[in-house]
Amino acid sequence: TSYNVAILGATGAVGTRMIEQLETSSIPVKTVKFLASKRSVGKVLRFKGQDVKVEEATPEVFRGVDLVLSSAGGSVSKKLLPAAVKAGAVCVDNTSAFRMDPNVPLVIPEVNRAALAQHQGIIANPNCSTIQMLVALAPIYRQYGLKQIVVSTYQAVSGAGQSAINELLQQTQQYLKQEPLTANILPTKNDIKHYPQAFNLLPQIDVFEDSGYTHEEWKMIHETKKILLADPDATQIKVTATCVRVPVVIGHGESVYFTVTDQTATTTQIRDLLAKSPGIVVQDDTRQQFYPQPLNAEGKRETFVGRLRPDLENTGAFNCWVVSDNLLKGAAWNTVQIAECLIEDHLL
Ligand code: A2P
Ligand code: 11C
Repeated sequence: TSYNVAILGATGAVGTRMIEQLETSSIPVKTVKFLASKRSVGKVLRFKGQDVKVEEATPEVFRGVDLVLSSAGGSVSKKLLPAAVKAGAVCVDNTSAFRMDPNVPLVIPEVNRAALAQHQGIIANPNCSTIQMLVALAPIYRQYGLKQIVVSTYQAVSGAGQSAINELLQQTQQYLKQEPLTANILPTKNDIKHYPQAFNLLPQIDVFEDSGYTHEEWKMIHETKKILLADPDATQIKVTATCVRVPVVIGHGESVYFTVTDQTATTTQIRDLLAKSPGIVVQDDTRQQFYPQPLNAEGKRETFVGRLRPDLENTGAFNCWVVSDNLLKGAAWNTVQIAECLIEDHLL
């Protein structure tokens, strides 16, 4: 069998990577449709050496489509994916639209692939910062138990889309020319004030909740619990997060502090466990100054872990540094990987 595949948001920072990841995936593709807003109609993109014209995303366009990979924003997914499901397609959605819906599996293949079996037409891809953290922590959770996670993120601007990448590049040139910096997008399109990101740090990703946390921080907390604690026997994990945008184009970094239930766990055991776990590359040799960096993670599907070390003042507690390409494992690759798993598991 081969499949009719539609990419919703095909012209965006994630959508263009979805095209590349689909091209190099094991998915047998019969036809592709590239969908975006009216603005992009007629634009030509390439798939496996062929020109493909971008079409407007409408509810009618999904007729005959078997698989939808979507990343055009939450409101577009909410509006269009129910029509796609009605037309018989299975949708893997990279937006936050359906993630917390109890009928929608929230999946990282290396962590909870089995949850795919429960799907009712839509599968959600977690937030990029949640994905890379849990690729790194899930093996530790299974082997030693996790009591608490304290994470601080260093997130690349590409998480906020192509327009945020363009804004950082323009501000960087303005700064070097000693011109005033123009800010219209970051920290987030969804809020009132905008601040320069070039040569700056913004401790706001997405909008603020009444709790004082941002919505990005909320996602890291609640998506982690949905993914790791689905098993009714699971014990609670305490999670807290601080999310910061840094002037990096691609690749989120995360400083992760975690405490384990099994107090006998050693740093060497945890490092060996991570080295043999799927989707992880350990880059951890401080004598050689070897540790994960966003520039080296760009274009890679794996999650890179280094700087693993014990908290010298508390037993059963550790620090590590986790980096991944937020547009690939954090978005386009995890989505295409889910689709590969659906086919392998006869769920498409
Ligand atoms: P377009 O390029 O036509 O605006 P990014 O995350 O890089 O900002 O990309 C967002 C993606 O979502 C783009 O492909 C964009 O298409 C698409 N998109 C935005 N709004 C809509 C909409 N109302 N309907 C369909 N696609 C949309
Ligand atoms: C960022 N993590 O870096 C966000 C982008 O819920 O899919 C991803 C938003 C989401 O800005």
